[in-house]
Amino acid sequence: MAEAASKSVAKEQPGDRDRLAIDTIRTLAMDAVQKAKSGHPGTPMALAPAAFTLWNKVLRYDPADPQWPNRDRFVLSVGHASMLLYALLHLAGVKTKVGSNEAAVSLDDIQHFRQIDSHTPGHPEYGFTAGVETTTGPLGQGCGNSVGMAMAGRWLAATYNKGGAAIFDYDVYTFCSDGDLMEGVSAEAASLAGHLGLANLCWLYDDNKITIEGDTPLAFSEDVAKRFEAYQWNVVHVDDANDTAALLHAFESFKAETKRPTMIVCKSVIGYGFPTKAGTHKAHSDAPGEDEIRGAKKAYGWPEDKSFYVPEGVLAHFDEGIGRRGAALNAEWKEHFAAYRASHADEAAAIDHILARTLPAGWDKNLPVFPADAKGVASREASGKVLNAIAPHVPWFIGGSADLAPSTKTTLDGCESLGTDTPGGRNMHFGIREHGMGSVCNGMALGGLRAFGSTFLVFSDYMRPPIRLSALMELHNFTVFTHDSIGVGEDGPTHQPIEQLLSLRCIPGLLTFRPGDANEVTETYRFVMELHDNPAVLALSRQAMPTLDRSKYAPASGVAKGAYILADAPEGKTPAVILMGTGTELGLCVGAYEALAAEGTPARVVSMPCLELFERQEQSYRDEVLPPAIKARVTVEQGTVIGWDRYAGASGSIIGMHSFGSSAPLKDLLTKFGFTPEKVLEAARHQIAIHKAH
Ligand SMILES: Cc1ncc(C[n+]2csc(CCOP(=O)(O)OP(=O)(O)O)c2C)c(N)n1
Ligand SMILES: [Mg+2]
Repeated sequence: MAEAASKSVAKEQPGDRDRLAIDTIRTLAMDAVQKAKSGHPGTPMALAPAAFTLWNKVLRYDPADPQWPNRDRFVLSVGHASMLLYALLHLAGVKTKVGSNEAAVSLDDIQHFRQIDSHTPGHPEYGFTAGVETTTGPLGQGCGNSVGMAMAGRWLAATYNKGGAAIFDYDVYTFCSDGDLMEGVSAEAASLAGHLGLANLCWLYDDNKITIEGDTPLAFSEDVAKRFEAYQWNVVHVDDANDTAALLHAFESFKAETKRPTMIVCKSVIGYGFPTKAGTHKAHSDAPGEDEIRGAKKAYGWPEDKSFYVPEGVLAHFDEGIGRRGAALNAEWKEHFAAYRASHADEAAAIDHILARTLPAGWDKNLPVFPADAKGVASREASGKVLNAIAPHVPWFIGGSADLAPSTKTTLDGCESLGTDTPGGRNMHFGIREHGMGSVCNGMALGGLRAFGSTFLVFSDYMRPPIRLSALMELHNFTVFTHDSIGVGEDGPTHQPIEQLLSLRCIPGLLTFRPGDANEVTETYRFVMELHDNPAVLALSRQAMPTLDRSKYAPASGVAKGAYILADAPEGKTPAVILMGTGTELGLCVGAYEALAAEGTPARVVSMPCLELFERQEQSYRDEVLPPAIKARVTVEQGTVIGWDRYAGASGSIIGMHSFGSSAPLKDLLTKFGFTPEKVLEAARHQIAIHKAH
């Protein structure tokens, strides 16, 4: 392998200054990993020529303004190679983002790679390091995000490029690895990208034939190029990752392609330059050791004693490349945009909102108010009405489903489908690709759009990784999950979610809403739409639930606090029991409350559409809603019982699911699993009795 590496050294083509810059990236990466005693040196070393070529010769990016809206996006899907990105960000001089917590990467940060408070965490984190376009590390996600970014770019271009002004024409570049391409999510996203003909998308595949356990033939033997050709991608080959002329040529091929996304299959040697580890899985991670480091530096013709060495002229070289090009393009764009603002004030105002993740005034003026109705509507039906009341007022509000729109009620009426020839459509068809949908929606949110996906709640498991990342990245997208319980009925246990609600509630920062009637659906959207750094999910019913009489019960605006007192004991009386419910079970609580009231027993109903939001309220509010002194409590939710003891207390009654559901008509399921007015009333009486006895 050492021989192969040195052969490649001889073959290397870049000129002296390019070579110096490339080797600076390599040595910074290996020195940082060595000092941190952990990390991944091999891939940054191998991909340094590709990264340098892209950044310094191709990328339209202004390091002085990492917020420039029309910048080309660079996604390091192979997130463990984070030192490649940090070295680039440092050498290109990417500045701290104005008005955010995203700091520039200093040489000191690189020397404190993976250490507390440095801006160089183990894997790139969006919102923390300036120039990091998305959080990567879970392999495949960056690929999916990049498809969403490219779709957002095309959507923005189709919608806002007017009168010959190219306000948006950015490209999206992604570096991905064997692992990225083994993951299903990248296949889902690539298939969609090929179908949509995303010519503004370019993936560079680091074909090093190495993963952690060894050589890829252990588990991966397909012809990736052929697979991407079948996905209708333009596939280009670079046989030597050190051949910067070939790399440049490949990027030019991407630029010239107008109909298809481009995949550059680039053969590389992991840990290029290491005397013994190059080309082996030993170069993937961990501190390489002094001997390997010295050996590699020797192979590069680098001073062996120097660490974190940035030779004179390297920063200037980046400045003369990406720096100058980016500054000129950004200045030109700003001029264009000023003229555009003068001639297209409304569009420019919309773009301002998109960039700031804000909403136009009056966006909620037509939100529906649903009249009281004992039979009521399914919350998915109400949701469809609310989505369609929002859509006309927020033109960049776009969404779709993984082939379930007729069931999830997410079609935006009168809007075009987003397709190959209609990139500005607002109804997206993700195909049956839930994982891809989640990842793509994250990319679209990163592109500024208010994008939502939808499917059945039980399939949230198929898209949990991107939902988790949307929370970690503090994005402003949401997902509409319908068929949210055993209420699915005859489709049976495969389609009946049990543990999904709890599992979504466990994701830090994510808000999980399960509205209890149609007006709670409206109020949920009123709240969710205003969020700009917080993703949400909605769990909606397939079956109808009563629309509560709000002249009798508290207004649904209580949703904004996560939980609220819907119905209470008469003035001056202490509730003998608190009944808590969500979604379709709220009506059961109200039924029990009314039965108790008719007998003269004072009770309280607390609607709990979003537990996480309730937890964010002041203790005083939480105690007001759920007074600690009242121990007689009943909770009702058609999901796992786990977690509800937090609200029911040690002695409360928890009505929920203890097992999978089963295939039967809804009525029979409700009886079998105990979600009936009688059972709730029985539990309430039991609670009153046992707590009286104490
Ligand atoms: C979803 C996911 N599964 C597993 C891992 C752990 N992991 C990190 S890198 C890697 C594979 C490394 O192979 P490759 O992607 O080809 O990267 P290279 O070693 O070539 O840099 C794995 C399994 C991960 N980061 N993400
Ligand atoms: Mg690999």
